[in-house]
Amino acid sequence: MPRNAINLLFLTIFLAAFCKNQPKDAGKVTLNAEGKQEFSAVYGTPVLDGSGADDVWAASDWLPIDQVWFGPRPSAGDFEGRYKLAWDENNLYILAEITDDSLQEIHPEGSERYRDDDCLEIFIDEDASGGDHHYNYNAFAYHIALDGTVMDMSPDSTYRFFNDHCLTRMINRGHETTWEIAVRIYDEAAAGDQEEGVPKLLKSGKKIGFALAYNDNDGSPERENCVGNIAVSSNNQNRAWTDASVFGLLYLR
Ligand SMILES: [Ca+2]
Ligand SMILES: [Ca+2]
Ligand SMILES: [Ca+2]
Ligand SMILES: [Ca+2]
Repeated sequence: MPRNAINLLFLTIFLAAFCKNQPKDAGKVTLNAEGKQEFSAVYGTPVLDGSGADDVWAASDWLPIDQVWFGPRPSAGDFEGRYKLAWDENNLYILAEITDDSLQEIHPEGSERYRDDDCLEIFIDEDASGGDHHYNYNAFAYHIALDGTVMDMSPDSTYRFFNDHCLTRMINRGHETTWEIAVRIYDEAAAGDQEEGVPKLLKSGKKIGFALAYNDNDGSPERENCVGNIAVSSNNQNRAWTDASVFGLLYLR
């Protein structure tokens, strides 16, 4: 075999091995000076049909959901997730592609056990203030169930539906589900006024506290894992549901 052909063969083998070891979706997650993870969303409006076949999604990079917040690290067949972000004046858009080997939704709507069913959890802090959001609207932990219902805690420590804050359409193909979600961004005052509160009009350059996670249960009495999109450096990595300071920072481009 000519020497050039041998060199080409070795180069091909090396590149194949190198590319195989790269994460499937090496997302552009960067850290700012305070060590906070930063994301950006591209401008555009997808058709909310559960399919990622929109121009705006083609222009957006996949980001990983691979940080274990609760439970043991799941195998690839048990759970895998990735997502994209976009925005327009009315909504933040999330396209999430979730692999889950067993979909579970057994607890009744409105039950405090909502997080023990499979659900996508979207964390929003409109003014990126950080801080406690357990029993207030300083920030939200929207739990979106497989039927699209949305729940979080309210200031009187009961559970409240926020179905008008997040509209979800999804497509399920066996173990793979694509979630396409429009999230309205409410500030603290607007969220507290259930009759008159209106969501924010979004503008380029706005910063929002943001995180995303999937709670996976495959038939256990309680959820088995929670895997998020940001690294939480703490002994208790499962903190985002009460502490907005651990959220990442999302820029609307
Ligand atoms: Ca779509
Ligand atoms: Ca699973
Ligand atoms: Ca806030
Ligand atoms: Ca599951």
